[in-house]
Amino acid sequence: MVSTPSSADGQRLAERDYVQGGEAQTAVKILVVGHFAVGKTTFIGSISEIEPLSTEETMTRAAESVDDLKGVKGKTTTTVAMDFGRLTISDRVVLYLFGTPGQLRFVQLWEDMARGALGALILVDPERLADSFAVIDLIEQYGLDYAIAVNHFDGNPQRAEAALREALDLLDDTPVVTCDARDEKSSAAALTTLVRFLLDRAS
Ligand SMILES: Nc1nc2c(ncn2[C@@H]2O[C@H](COP(=O)(O)OP(=O)(O)OP(=O)(O)O)[C@@H](O)[C@H]2O)c(=O)[nH]1
Ligand SMILES: [Mg+2]
Repeated sequence: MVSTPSSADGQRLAERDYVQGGEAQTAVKILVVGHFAVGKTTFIGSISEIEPLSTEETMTRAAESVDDLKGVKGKTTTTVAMDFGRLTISDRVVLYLFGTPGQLRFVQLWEDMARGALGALILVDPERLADSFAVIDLIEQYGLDYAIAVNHFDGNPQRAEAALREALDLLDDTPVVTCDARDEKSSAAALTTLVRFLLDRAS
């Protein structure tokens, strides 16, 4: 299911090199994706070292019949274009985080956003696993390597990783990590897992 490792990945990394303050840095574009209301905007907001760009719009009653708010508490806005944030993870590597809108009616934006990305972090709500199938399919179609970050919402039971892997039909080497999108350290750990995986595949 996961795309075949591309021999061009190392070169793609090198092509992102740029110089800042006399130090060579590598800029890496990462997609943060997931179904509606899984926590993408929260994730980028918790971790970005710059004021994140977000494109939130208030949800109106007109959207009630379209956006599935079942199991989603206290959500009043939704992303209509993208989230954007930046995270420096070492002297050499800066991540540029692009969060997609969650609703599939905006999916044409995803393809453009996927262009030039090295990989994707797919946020998953274990209580709404079926909503992640289409997301995973799309990321695979774009040929992006990915890791799964299980966003644990308060009060929900923890799911065994093996059951989750089976339900999502993941390959054995696809990383799965649990996170709390509101927590900076936890979000950073999820991204680090993805970046390690991408670097392993590129080497
Ligand atoms: N308890 C808990 N709530 C969370 C967590 N992550 C996000 N939320 C809440 O869940 C709701 C949805 O979060 P968003 O970050 O807007 O989700 P999104 O995926 O960006 O949503 P769309 O862009 O509309 O698809 C918000 O009310 C968040 O405060 C989490 O880890 N735990
Ligand atoms: Mg959002």
